[in-house]
Amino acid sequence: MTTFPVERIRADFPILAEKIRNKPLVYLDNAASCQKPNAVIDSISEFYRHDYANIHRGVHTLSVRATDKYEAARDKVRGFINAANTKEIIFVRGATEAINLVAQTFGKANIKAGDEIVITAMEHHSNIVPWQMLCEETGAVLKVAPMNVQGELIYPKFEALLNTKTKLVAVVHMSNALGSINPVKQIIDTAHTKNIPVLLDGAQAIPHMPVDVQELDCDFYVFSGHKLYGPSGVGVMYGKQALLEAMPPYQGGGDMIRTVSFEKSTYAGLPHKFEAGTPAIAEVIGLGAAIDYLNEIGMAAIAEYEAKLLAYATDQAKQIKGLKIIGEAHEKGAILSFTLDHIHPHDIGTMLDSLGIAIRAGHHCAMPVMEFYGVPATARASFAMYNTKEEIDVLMQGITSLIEVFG
Ligand code: C6P
Repeated sequence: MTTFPVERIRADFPILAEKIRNKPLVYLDNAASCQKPNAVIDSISEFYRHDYANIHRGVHTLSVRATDKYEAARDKVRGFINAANTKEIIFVRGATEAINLVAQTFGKANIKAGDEIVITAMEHHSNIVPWQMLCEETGAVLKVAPMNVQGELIYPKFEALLNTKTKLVAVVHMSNALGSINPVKQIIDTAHTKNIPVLLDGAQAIPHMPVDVQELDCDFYVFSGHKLYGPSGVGVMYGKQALLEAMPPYQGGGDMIRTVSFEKSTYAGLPHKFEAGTPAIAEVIGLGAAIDYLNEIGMAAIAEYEAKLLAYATDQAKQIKGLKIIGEAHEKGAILSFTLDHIHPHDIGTMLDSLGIAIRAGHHCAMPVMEFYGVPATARASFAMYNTKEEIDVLMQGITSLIEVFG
């Protein structure tokens, strides 16, 4: 872990110097949302101070500057996930909106009564409910590929679900409740042999590993800016150009049209066809700054560092009697979900907060996962590139002390 410049990175995140309840903040709720580096905070503040105006509309200098910055951020996102073309990068509010967009456009255009959509047992509600809504509207059927007790997709059972009725596979790249990383390349290759398009929910994967959408050959890839050290209120829906061209628009309004008359309107080309109304301009620019920042560090280096953090945390957690890790997939990202005998996860969360440690307790918007493990909730420590081994020690000491008091 010595070569990764974690102390330099920590110094870039002002909030990490905060004291919570008179203790140094130990922020381990990164899967819910990451903290922001100065580069992101400053880019937004600079934009509002010097360049702010609406985009794609004005001929005046500020509007041109704002448009240039907004579109430059689109190209940064394109490069970050190695999309072939900026037309394939659609800015939305977040992963949730991105999946709803695909369900309401691609879904309504291509999925009809009797067709099937395949998801997995470890999906976040965002990759369940939009498909259920679509199924209710169209009469299509949602199929769920099961997982084993480690939290791994049972691949033969997934494969067995694919047939001529399957019109879409929608799979989480990395589970938020378990940390499991799905074999997405294999999933995509298998689905493509049957001409089935694949959507990847990359909300959790994107901050932890390099993602190359051309290499994966996924048809859609979605994520949120706020989990990628960027602002909230902005996210990305990547789609292959040919699919996006064929899809109807999502929302109607300004910026997504070519011509409007009371008789008929025609639509703008990609990517604007899917970006109706004034978007989250400053947030998109902030996301671009987050990507610049991450590119300097390197996603491969981040993945390597976080793998060591997770291995250390897992090792330490296993030494605590009464602690049960939920989710032990062989391929796993930096998430440690756990329960403690006789202590409710919400109490774990509250008591750790009194020590300055932020974790998440609850069902993590993955109620079917909780049901599978027979628990109402878990406590979840989720790590980011700015976390340290010392912070994991503080977490483990905190857990041990609360077991001594309440266990
Ligand atoms: N998971 C968590 O604490 P939004 O809310 O649109 O930014 O992201 C939704 C989403 C979609 N897919 C996965 C795998 C996710 O983890 C999330 C968000 C947060 O785990 C909030 S529930």
